[in-house]
Amino acid sequence: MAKRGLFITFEGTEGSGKTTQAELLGEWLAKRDPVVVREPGGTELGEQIRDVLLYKGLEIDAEAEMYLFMASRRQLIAEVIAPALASGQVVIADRFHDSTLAYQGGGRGIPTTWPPTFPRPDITFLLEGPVETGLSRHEQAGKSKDRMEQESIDFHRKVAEAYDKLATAEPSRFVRLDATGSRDKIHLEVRDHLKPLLEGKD
Ligand code: Z5A
Repeated sequence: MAKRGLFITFEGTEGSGKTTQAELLGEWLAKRDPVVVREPGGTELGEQIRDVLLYKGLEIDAEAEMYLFMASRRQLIAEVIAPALASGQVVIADRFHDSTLAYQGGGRGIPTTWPPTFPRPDITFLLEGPVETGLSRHEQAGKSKDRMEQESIDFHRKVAEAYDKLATAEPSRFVRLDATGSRDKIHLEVRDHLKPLLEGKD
């Protein structure tokens, strides 16, 4: 049977620095040819679902929203993540199912579970910090607000609380990182946590 690769995910509220850290990690691991994916998206179907989900002009029922995120994820697992892990590759995901548990579960109050066919990450880096910091970074970067980002500060706080509960419930998988630290400091912490996991993968 093919050796299983390593599945690494980044989670956190908006502007917490997930994309920055996923990219820095991808560069650090470049020799291993890692697969770097983002959610929602990463496949043709997923990118189309992403456009639907982030489009401001649509009223989407909260549970329908959850299934759209999960449909995008299932396609990404089938096309990209599962084959890469089965062939022993490192997969780095900028958001995964914990985002649904935090946003649709915690933020919107929809009952959520982890589907048995979705792989569990080996390690999940949770970037934590005041939600205001992330939102203001986003504004400073001059990005326009999509449908999700237009939500109230209370919504983003509920999401942060849900992430906190998820990390408390599964301390062996989650690594909490201070998102207010510098990009380089956070990246070095990520490396330190991964070194023992990567040793067995040479
Ligand atoms: N969503 C959901 O509801 N359910 C789901 O299942 C999934 C997602 C998967 C779109 O996601 C929305 O979908 C998102 C959650 C929801 N909505 N919200 N709100 P997205 O991934 O496209 O959007 P995002 O997660 O909010 O990404 P983002 O705004 O791009 O944030 P980020 O990836 O965490 O941060 P970043 O792009 O790396 O950094 C943001 C800025 O801060 C940028 O200018 C950086 O240069 C800067 N930055 C990064 N790190 C630092 C540090 N350490 N110090 C200072 N400045 C920094």
